[in-house]
Amino acid sequence: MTITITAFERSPDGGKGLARDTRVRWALEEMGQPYEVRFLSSAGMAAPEHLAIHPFGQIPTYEDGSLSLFETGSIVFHLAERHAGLLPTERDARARAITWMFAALNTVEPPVFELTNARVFEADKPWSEARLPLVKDRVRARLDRLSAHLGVADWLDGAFSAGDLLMVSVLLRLRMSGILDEYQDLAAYVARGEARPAYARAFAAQFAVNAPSL
Ligand code: GTB
Repeated sequence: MTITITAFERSPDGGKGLARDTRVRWALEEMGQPYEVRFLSSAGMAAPEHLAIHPFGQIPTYEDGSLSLFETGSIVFHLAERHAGLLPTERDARARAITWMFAALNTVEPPVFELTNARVFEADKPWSEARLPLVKDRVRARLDRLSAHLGVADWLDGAFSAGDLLMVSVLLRLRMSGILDEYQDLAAYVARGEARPAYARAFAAQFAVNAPSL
């Protein structure tokens, strides 16, 4: 049975790999799992067939035989549980890697997400410019701590894990704002993630669909 995921027919980021299907593609590539992609328009995302597997009508989803999943973190965790390569086998190290998955999505991504909203979706609001410094400082508060934790290590806790996959994916969303470059160690951490062949394959696959047309 081939794994099928869903992705935007046309990602709003124009191929930068920032939509969440790239995270699932990356996990699948790390594990060498073949997969297919069902591309959805906004009408397709609101269609009853899609709502049956994603109650909120979003992407990505994951289907493998009788199992359907939504939520990127859950999908990456499911894959990491079933295939070698993204979670350590030693019990405590595994628990810590899972903790970093939650930290990426629950502690670091919310202010990063707010910054995207402020810079992109709320840029035309009269209060947007006044709010931006506050939103940026919330991001920096997280990055200060993350940078202190990472120190001179390559990855968050020992070998590369699903925690790093999600953290790098979240931090990638900061690049356009310039904030990532304020943290040389975190910029280098993100670059290490991007240098992984599995990431390159995932990025190329989504870029082939979303690259801006000339
Ligand atoms: N919690 C869910 C998960 O982790 O899977 C959130 C899923 C989600 O927000 N999916 C988005 C979606 O389907 C796709 S990523 N949106 C349509 C909708 O909600 O109706 C969207 C995205 C693309 C690019 C950027 N970016 O450039 O920063 C940010 C978000």
